[in-house]
Amino acid sequence: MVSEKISSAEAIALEDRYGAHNYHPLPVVLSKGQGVYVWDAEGKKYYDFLSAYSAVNQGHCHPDIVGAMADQIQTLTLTSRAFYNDMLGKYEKYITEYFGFDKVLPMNTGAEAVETAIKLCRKWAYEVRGINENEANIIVCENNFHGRTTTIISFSNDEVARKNFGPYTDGFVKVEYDNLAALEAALENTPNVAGFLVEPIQGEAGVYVPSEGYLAKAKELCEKHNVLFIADEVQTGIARTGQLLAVNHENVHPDILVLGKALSGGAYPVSAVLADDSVMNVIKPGQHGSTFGGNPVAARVAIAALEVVKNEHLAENAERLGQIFRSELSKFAEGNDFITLVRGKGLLNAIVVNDTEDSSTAWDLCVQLKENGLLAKPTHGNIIRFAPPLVMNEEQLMDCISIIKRTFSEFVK
Ligand code: IF1
Repeated sequence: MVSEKISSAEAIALEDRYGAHNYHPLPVVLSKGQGVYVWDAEGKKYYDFLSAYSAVNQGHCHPDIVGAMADQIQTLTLTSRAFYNDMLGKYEKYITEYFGFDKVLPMNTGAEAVETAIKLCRKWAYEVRGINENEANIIVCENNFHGRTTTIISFSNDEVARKNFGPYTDGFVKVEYDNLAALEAALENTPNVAGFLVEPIQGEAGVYVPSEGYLAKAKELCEKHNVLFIADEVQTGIARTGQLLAVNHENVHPDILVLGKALSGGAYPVSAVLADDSVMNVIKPGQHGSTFGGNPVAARVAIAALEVVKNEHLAENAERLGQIFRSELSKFAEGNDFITLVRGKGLLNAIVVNDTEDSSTAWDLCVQLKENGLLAKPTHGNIIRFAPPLVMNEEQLMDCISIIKRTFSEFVK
């Protein structure tokens, strides 16, 4: 059964019958990936311009990552943390020196890492800051996306993500994104603030890049109020925005750094929470963990994935190609009725489609892009996110830009 080839139609029918309907995928069934390309079940080739939401920054099936995984998976896959293993310590040293923190707490998914950061922040607030137990507040931003656990959707303002999943977790205060006055007011008027959790660029909200200086000033305000600055770089990290971390654009060193997705190059669920000893040492044995967190395969894969980022200069490439992408499409937008604007940083970009949020125009454009050999998907309503693997070269990018231009030029609503 598993090895036999099936058609796209059969694959879709199987998912519809046997799988929960928690997604509405673009009508394409992928069966192979290599670098910037993916192939569907009938063998049609596409450019991948979503990169599994920035988890495949190193390109599909990168040989170095696959090789490391293939070796480790035949050697030792999982020990649990009941025992030590000979990969975890090496990985912990590598990743903490790579990002400049004292310690790392290894987890698996981005949401788990965000939950870990919330628990760490609260524990620090009670045991180091001296806030009364169960009274800590964490400031978050309107239109945030940090994952889909019950606590995380408790502080979401996306009704689709939170309705009928209550009762919700307390202890979160929302402020407008990219609004320093609102953040300062919340820091001054909210009791017992322990942390500020923020995406350096709001990805799901539609690739909102904050004003120059927002992150640096926000960090200063947090320092002034002895509040932990928690950077969720699950989507913006690992070279996606043209720097190793999006906070590097403003030389901000977060108190807690949350990583995921491309930390493994998309080969395996690997996430991580990094912090210095003054914060991380509040966690004692038995107070937090996970069966797969820090497993030998995750450790090996993450080291290989991070080495690729450095060896192939992916941040520099993302910066250079991102400039070309935004410049080419902004010029094109001036003469096209369907594009309101182009925005982003590095190779995390979006086109705002000139139609209402509830229109199907962005979706219809993505279906047409698929027909023309490029895969992308709308985020909210009328915004299409464009995020190719960071290993793309200029020739491939120019080919993609011409596909996007042709699609928007030929599109008829
Ligand atoms: C889905 C969105 C993106 C994230 C940030 C934590 C997480 C994510 C900034 C949680 C995950 C993923 C989830 C995935 C689609 C994708 C997504 F559309 F959902 F919002 F990228 F924008 N912090 N984002 O972006 O990480 O637990 O998923 O490993 O839920 O469909 P995770």
